[in-house]
Amino acid sequence: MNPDPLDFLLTDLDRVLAEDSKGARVTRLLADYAASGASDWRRFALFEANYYSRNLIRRSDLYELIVLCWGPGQRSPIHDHAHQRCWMGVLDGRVKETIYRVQEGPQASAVQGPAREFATGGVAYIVDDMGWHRIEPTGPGPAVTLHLYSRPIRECQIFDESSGTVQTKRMSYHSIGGKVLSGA
Ligand code: 2CO
Ligand code: FE2
Repeated sequence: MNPDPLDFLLTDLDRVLAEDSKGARVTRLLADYAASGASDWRRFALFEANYYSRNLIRRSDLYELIVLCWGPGQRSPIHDHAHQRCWMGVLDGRVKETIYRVQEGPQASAVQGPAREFATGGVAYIVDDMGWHRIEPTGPGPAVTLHLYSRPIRECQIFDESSGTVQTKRMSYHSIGGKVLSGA
């Protein structure tokens, strides 16, 4: 049996990230995969009822590759990326990324910056120096996105709008390798 497109992507990512190359090569790999019409990501695209879901494809010391599923209205909090590089390729639907400047400390604040929409095949990139962000689906239906973090992120900071405070959030997975975790 021929390898699936996702297997090729993983092989390329293993190589490119081990070379610690410039991010442009990673962006191109994700863009090529997202725009290819490949469908082998679908077995990882497992939605949750009340919150966007995080579904792990692969985690190594260097990176983690995750499929995120966004039902209508399931937007992320405003958050950072724990000093790691974050790529997001759109596999299905449309999402909006809004950048925020967050001031931490006892008087925390979040000032809204520019927003961009990404359609299927589009790739976004962010590191903490560029700001924090919020992702939300904007199409009539759900969206599915492919995220690469290098290195993996165990927790991030979120800006809680109701309390106006910054909090640490432990990152969890809804599924690993296409299998929903018990209790998830
Ligand atoms: N960083 C968020 C997460 O991993 C998703 S928003 O795009 O980076 O849950
Ligand atoms: Fe993010």
